[in-house]
Amino acid sequence: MRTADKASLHYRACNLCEAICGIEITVQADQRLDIRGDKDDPFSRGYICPKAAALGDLHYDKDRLKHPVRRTTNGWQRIGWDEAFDEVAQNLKRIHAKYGRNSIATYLGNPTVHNYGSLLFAPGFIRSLHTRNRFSATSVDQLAHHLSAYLMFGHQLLLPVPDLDRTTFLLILGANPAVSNGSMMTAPGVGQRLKEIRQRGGKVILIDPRFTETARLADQQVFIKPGTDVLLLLALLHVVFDEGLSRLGPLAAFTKGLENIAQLVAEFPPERVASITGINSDQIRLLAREFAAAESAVCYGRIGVSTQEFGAVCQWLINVLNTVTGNLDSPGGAMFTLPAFDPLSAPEGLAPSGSFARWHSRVRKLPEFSGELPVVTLAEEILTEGPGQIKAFVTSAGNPVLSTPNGRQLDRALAGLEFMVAIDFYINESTKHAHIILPPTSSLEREHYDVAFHLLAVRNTAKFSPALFQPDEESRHDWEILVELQTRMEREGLFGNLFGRVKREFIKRFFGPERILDLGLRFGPYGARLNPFSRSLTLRKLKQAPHGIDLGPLRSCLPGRLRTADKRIELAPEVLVEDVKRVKAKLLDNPPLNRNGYLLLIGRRRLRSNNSWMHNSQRLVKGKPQCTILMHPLDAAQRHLSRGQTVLVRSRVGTVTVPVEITEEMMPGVVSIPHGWGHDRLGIQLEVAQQHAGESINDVTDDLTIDALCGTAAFNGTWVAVDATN
Ligand SMILES: Nc1nc2c(c(=O)[nH]1)N[C@H]1C(S)=C(S)[C@@H](COP(=O)(O)OP(=O)(O)OC[C@H]3O[C@@H](n4cnc5c(=O)[nH]c(N)nc54)[C@H](O)[C@@H]3O)O[C@H]1N2
Ligand SMILES: Nc1nc2c(c(=O)[nH]1)N[C@H]1C(S)=C(S)[C@@H](COP(=O)(O)OP(=O)(O)OC[C@H]3O[C@@H](n4cnc5c(=O)[nH]c(N)nc54)[C@H](O)[C@@H]3O)O[C@H]1N2
Ligand code: SF4
Ligand SMILES: [Mo]
Repeated sequence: MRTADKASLHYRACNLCEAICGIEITVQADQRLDIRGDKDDPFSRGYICPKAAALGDLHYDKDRLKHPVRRTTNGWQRIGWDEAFDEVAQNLKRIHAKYGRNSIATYLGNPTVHNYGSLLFAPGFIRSLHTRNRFSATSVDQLAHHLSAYLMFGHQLLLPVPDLDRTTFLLILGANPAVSNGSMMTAPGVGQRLKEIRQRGGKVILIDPRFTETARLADQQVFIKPGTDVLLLLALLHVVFDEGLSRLGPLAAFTKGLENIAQLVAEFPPERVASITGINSDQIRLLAREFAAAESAVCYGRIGVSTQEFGAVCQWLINVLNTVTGNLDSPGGAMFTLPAFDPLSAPEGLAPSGSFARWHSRVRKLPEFSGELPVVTLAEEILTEGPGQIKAFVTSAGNPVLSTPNGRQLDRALAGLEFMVAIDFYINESTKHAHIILPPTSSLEREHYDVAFHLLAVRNTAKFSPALFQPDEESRHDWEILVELQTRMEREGLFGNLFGRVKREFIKRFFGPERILDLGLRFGPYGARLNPFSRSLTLRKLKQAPHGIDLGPLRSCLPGRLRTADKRIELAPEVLVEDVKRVKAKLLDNPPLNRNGYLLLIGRRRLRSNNSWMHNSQRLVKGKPQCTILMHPLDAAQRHLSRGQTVLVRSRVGTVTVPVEITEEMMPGVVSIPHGWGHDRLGIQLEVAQQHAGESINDVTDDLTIDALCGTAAFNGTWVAVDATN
């Protein structure tokens, strides 16, 4: 690989999480990288977290694959790109011909959205397979947000973002931005932004079953029984209507369904939900009044509420609460970004507005959303025989064995596939089952523009990151791999192959990600279009601003930006209103009482970890083990447990063994284990991670415990028995 010859300075954005912090990288003459926060980045203002330094560790990691490999009985064998592509295309075509189009499944993991080449080119490849068995990390993550945006605002990407820098009241449910650095809310240095809310006289209140790192920055933290947020939200809305506090303001002219909401929440007075949620009814009333009375307020909920049994209803009610208190599309409330590269300005075919339940999965009949099925059903679709059974699997940038519920079952399922190919640079717990692995370039070897996270940012900004290192001739970017596979899958026969080759070359030369980005910027909201004299935005102008460009605070944009057919906000979409019946039946009429001796398991994130895949960086995993179970002293005393002791955690689907940390941070009756660990499985090649293996929480989370409306995994609130190991 060619690299810089002497010390040199580079600016780019860190693409590891959603915060897109500006970084300054000094490449030393000996190739060592010094990575610091870029103080001149107008958005991140110099902030970085400890993970940024690991960008270098990833790049230089000796376990990172740099050429395609084939799994053989004697281990992994290096092969050439052409041979690898041929073998993949032949196998996929063979299986397609033998078992039908749905016999091939795909899974896109989280880093796909942090990689604009993958994001822009994966859809084309997936379309070329003509399968309905498409999966992604969305259904273990933010599906609920997309569903409610689609049903309420008419487009799955019309996602309201807290106007963090101007709000005077922030109500957070089930998010820990002080550690996660914000999600569905791109806000680099979020801790400082939270402090600033309080410094300007505002208030931050957190609802969480754990007293988290974010709780330390808040005015108040309230424990809630996992999985019951939906009742809290219904009760807050009840108070808003009951006490005449609702005000739509300018939204009244284009909002439907206010009456339906008023009726719906009438049945949920705080007194009725208090004992189930664990939150006192006076406290709920006070919270509703304060929220409604605040000069500006925004309710924001994330993984803790998105991945529970009523996740979709929760995300919808959060939008409703913001709307009926006059805080939607209003400064300091929940606003919409207007990004420079705007998927909403693109034709429907390129950025679909969404779809719901057009078809259902074969075995469990779970609904599609925007062409994808919920990943909780992937293993059973592989294991259940019959027409339409999955026989081949393509993964890109994912590790579903560690990141989806009942991971052991998926592990077994993947082992029995006829063919699997992975686009990934690590041999991890999932990719180890692949027959062929196609490794892309490292993130420092490619240019980057955050297509996804500029759309979710708390300010309108734009930043282009040039490649730091020149990749060598032998490597391929994700998008090049995807284009190659797509064109090989599309064409058959001599002429077909020839045509495919021509198309491939054409795309690579003239329509790569940079060209698409330039066109998107030109025809986007700040764009110069094709006017050569315009001073407006083009890729060239963006490249001249290495620290990024600030395009100003969020601006009101409704009803103009709505994509519903009648250009109105649908406050009460039928499927969501209907799902409240399930809330009543499940939570109100049969409240989840304490099951004798069982505890409710929830997840957590750690600052020096990133889902399942950064545990091979020594600097991030060193020190005390991160994969522990947190438990309240009362629960520990009942089980005669002492600090550091190893415990066995059991659920319907499996067990894990982890050390216990006893802490009053936890709500009594609730325990927490972080996800993404469990690197002790045979056959992976992650030397450092294996020495810090931990265990996978998803060996105990249940693939049958889901949000029945949309099929998202309900990770939070798994009943488990916890006992000392003997
Ligand atoms: N350092 C680090 N940063 C990350 C990641 C990482 O792995 N490490 N992952 C990235 C990804 S992919 C994502 S999606 C984001 C997620 O970003 P966040 O949503 O902020 O993630 P978490 O830190 O898991 O916070 C979830 C919170 O929900 C709480 N919770 C659990 N169950 C319930 C419940 O039933 N009700 C309520 N009210 N709260 C509950 C948990 O205690 C926890 O504090 O983070 C991103 N950033
Ligand atoms: N119990 C529980 N489970 C959870 C969660 C939880 O809170 N609790 N959170 C869920 C959430 S929010 C998420 S997003 C998922 C994440 O789950 P996944 O997306 O399935 O897994 P990751 O751990 O992000 O795995 C990323 C893989 O992508 C590879 N990779 C990294 N960069 C690139 C790249 O540029 N190109 C390619 N081709 N590959 C790359 C890495 O090597 C790694 O193998 O986990 C989910 N699982
Ligand atoms: S907060 Fe996220 S984007 Fe910022 S440095 Fe850390 S990992 Fe990178
Ligand atoms: Mo995520």
